[in-house]
Amino acid sequence: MVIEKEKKEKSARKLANSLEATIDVASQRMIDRSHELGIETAFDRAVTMKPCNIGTQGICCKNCGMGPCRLPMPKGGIEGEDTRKGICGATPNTIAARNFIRMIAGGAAAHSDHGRSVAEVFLSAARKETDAYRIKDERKLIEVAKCLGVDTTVEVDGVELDRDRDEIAVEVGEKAMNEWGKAEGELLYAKRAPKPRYELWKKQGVLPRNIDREIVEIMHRTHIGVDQDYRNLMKQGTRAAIADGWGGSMLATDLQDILFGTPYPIASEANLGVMKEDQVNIVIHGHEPVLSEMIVAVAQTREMHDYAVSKGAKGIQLSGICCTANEILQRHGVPLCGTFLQQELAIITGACDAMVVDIQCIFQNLANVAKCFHTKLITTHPIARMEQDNVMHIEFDEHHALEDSRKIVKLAIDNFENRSAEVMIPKQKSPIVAGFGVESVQYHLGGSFRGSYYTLNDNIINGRIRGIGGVVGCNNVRTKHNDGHIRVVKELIKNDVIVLTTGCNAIACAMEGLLTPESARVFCGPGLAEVCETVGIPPVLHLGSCVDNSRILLAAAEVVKAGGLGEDISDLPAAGSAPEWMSEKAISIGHYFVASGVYTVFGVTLPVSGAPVFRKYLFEEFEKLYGGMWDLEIDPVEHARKMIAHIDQKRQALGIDKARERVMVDMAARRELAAV
Ligand code: XCC
Ligand code: SF4
Repeated sequence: MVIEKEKKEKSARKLANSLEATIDVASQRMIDRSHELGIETAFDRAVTMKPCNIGTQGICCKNCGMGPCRLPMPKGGIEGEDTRKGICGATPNTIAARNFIRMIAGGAAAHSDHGRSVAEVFLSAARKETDAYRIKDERKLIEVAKCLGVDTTVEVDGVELDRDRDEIAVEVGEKAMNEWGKAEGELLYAKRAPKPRYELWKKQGVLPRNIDREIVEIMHRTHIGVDQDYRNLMKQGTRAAIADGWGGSMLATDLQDILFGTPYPIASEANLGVMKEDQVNIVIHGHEPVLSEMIVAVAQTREMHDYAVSKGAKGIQLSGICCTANEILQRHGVPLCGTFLQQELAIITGACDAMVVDIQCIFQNLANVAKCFHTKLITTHPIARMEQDNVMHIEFDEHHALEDSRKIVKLAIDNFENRSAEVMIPKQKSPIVAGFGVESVQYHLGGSFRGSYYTLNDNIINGRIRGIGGVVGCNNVRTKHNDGHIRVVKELIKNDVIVLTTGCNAIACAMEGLLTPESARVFCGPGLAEVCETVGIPPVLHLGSCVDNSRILLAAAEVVKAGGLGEDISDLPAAGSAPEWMSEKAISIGHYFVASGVYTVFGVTLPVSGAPVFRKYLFEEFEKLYGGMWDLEIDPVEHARKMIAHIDQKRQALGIDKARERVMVDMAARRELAAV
């Protein structure tokens, strides 16, 4: 009976249609294979499990035991006074705003706690407590020291000398650690924003005091019976988001660069096709380069190579998923295996000998999928474990980092001979150039001798580049995998908007071939194509992982500094976007973009529709307060067009719209002119 019932359930279970689930052929193949093998993935669960209609609207409150209180919008909308209330009287605005800033708290906590652990490793490296890590980028150390108010020179007998590098490093580590919990003062990095922005934050009362405090205060304010004014709640949400973008995330990026090297443009490949049938495949997934850096170092040793050969493999193939992938790509050229939604699919190739995970964006279902194959699933972080008993936990500690990594790599090699199921690696992969940053954009588009963003600004002013789009964020299984990402980005570059990308959008663009200089000729408008071809860059610049969105903020600050495009980030012809967002981190990122003065459009959904007044506050009134505001647009082309319209509006305000009209003569128009 039980078996009968199970059988019935199985045959009744709806499965994802691979062609509707993703635009990526490699992923379609793997989804089909999962069905042949009877393995369930997130794509299938999305078909059977509908999202909660009330949660989607943002108006379900479970902040106390008298609830959950649910205040859905009445079918016919609301005419007249909105009388909906929770048991305590909380209005839809209060509930939606509380939920929204709790998402900011979750996202900011994830970025910033990651940043803190980087700072801890940094400090132990500076104090020479570990020999696995050392300072790699001294130039950046000095730059960061200055931002943190650490002396970089000393006076000896009236002569100013360079201060000892080790001493500087220790003080930088200590000062950085302090940013999470200092008792007084304000976030030191806030001053890295353009001066008018800093002054605006001060005036609005949203300068962060320290990183942790702003997150804790969100939890306090959203407890039952505390802050019950959506405007005041959002004020705290804003303060925490700034503490993330200009604090925890920016410190994570900076300290990672100092420890592991500032990225520079580097060639590699992307998509499941980077895995190799005759090699040991180790897939690293998560967000922390602290571990993956060591795995890269160990896997590249002669010793490990020989060991793999002794076990019948031709070598070791490392690849990455999610932002760990972006971290080791931008510094070592390790290929990208796939985006967030391809994590289960990498195992379904049957060729994944070990998947090593750290923190964030890791599906618990990986354990169930791994069980169907020989794959060893290894958790490594004390705060991120899984309950399933086929999961191994090898806790990684910076004090014996190399030993831990050796253990993990050996385990993968030993597992190579256990492959049983037929291996099926899709062929698809694309060449890419990644590893851009504030420094390399300056180098390529400014000229190193000028040391500024002069050429970039010049090209924006003369209209060859219409504006800048920051397109970032996750995949969301509620929409076609990578479709939104690619259509938004293609529409932008077609209209001469240069794209800065991070996270899973970067991986999606990589898979689609948009991260190559050659793609400029195919996909860009004439102005952007000309610039890309002249300086040899892709029209879509890969700036790194989720925390590296801070690089976009700093690039924007550099553009302001270079002059000619206004006084503040909100003056720039620029817009932000997350076409397929899903994580709380994306909400925090979106909000620090908005708070920094950027018009930011999200795709798929936004949990605010059940509270129209609050929604209007975010979408419209925020612009008056911060010069940046939220928007939601599900249609990718319309999404991009809204960004372009905003960019054009900013061009007009700057008085540079005329310049652009001159270069807007396209090929068809030129031919027409010639014909006359
Ligand atoms: Fe995660 Fe950073 Fe989102 Fe991708 S993009 S799904 S957060 S890996 Ni940052
Ligand atoms: Fe309901 Fe108020 Fe409790 Fe929320 S805090 S669950 S709205 S009673």
